[in-house]
Amino acid sequence: MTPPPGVPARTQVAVLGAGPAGLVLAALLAREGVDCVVLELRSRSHVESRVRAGALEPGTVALLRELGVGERLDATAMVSHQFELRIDGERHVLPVTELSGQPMYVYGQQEVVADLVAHRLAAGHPLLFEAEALAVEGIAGAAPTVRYRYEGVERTLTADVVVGADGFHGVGRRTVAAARVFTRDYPIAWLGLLVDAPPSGRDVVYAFSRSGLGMHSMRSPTLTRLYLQVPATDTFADWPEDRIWAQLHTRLSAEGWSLTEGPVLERAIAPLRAYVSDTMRAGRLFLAGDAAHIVPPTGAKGLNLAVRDVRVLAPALVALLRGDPALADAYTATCLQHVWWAMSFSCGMARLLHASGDPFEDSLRAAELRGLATREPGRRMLAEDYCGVRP
Ligand code: RFL
Ligand code: PHB
Repeated sequence: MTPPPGVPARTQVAVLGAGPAGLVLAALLAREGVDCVVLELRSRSHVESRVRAGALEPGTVALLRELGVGERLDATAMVSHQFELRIDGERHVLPVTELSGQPMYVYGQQEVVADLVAHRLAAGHPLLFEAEALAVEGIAGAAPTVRYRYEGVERTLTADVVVGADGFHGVGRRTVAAARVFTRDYPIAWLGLLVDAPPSGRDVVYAFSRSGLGMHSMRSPTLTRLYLQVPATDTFADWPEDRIWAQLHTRLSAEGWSLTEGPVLERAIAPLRAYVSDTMRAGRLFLAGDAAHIVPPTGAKGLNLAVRDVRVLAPALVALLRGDPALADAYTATCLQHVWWAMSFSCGMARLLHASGDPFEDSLRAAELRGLATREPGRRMLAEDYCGVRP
């Protein structure tokens, strides 16, 4: 079937997914004059309103500025010079800018996506919403094809290269047969809330308590983001609003700090998961972002890792399209280095910050956290890993 108007039947790079990985890649490639078509399963309004990540590394922010999509971010993002580790109510401030040389930024993932979408559409580059990639075929040859459904009709897009930036549940991951996958399932989920209330302070707070992790973050001067560790088997029925607030108050309680309540605008339960595919490429199909790896959210690394992948992938694809395969051949190995670094930080934080319910284990966690938060090497390491600034 012919493609929809404005969308070619053939392109250099077919990108599956308009999340941070797919959109940043498309912007990097557009800058190099490489044509791509981005296919996104969901509607524009859905991807621009889906509440997910919030903490952006300075390297991610620098790249967004470089791509010309930093204007709204610079006007509205909250610059985060420190975060707080709360251990059984004891407050430890980690001055990340002082210790690592750079601040973190708090700016919603959906805002990053909205900025990149607006930029791409304004340039007239093809991006189809509600276009579901069904299969990627012919990846062993020089002209792989994507079969996709748009407006109820099945269509075909032929490309030189296909990139699966379609997240953990997309077709990219299913099509690349990993030699080996590394997984860890946690018995834990995060109950995330978006609350119509001013943040209760200017810092992101990770609170370890014997009742479980409580977290405080923000999205704007009037929107608070909160998280609670809950059992992976829990549903919303287990968490009526009064129980949510009671647990947030208990877990985040500390002298000189009080939690401001407000109407809950959005809630979601997300299971904690760790996953790495040691294969990020099969022939002419490459994976980037959550399609290739998932880190527990305790390190605030998932979106930032997706951006690191496409920073490596864009020049590799440009070279490959010009006939030089060396960078593309090194893609998986190059990415796995930053993936395992981020995994190590995120899993380490996940192990320490979530309560297990076993009093001995949890006392060990509190002691270890205290050791990290109070001694210079631990403080510096936490700050540098959080910001993604590695010496
Ligand atoms: P995405 O964002 O999932 O985008 C994939 C896109 O592909 C589309 N898609 C398809 N399109 C076409 N055809 C198909 N067949 C398709 N199947 C799927 C989807 O609709 C979607 O639009 O993956 P990407 O681009 O790799 O980005 C990864 C990030 O989304 C993710 O890692 C972060 O949200 C993780 N994360 C955080 N990362 C950070 O860096 N900092 C944070 O503060 C942070 N906080 C979080 C988080 C993740 C969380 N959850 C949801 C577990 C907090 C939470 C609660
Ligand atoms: C968020 O603001 O949503 C956020 C911040 C830090 C994390 C995870 C999520 O580790």
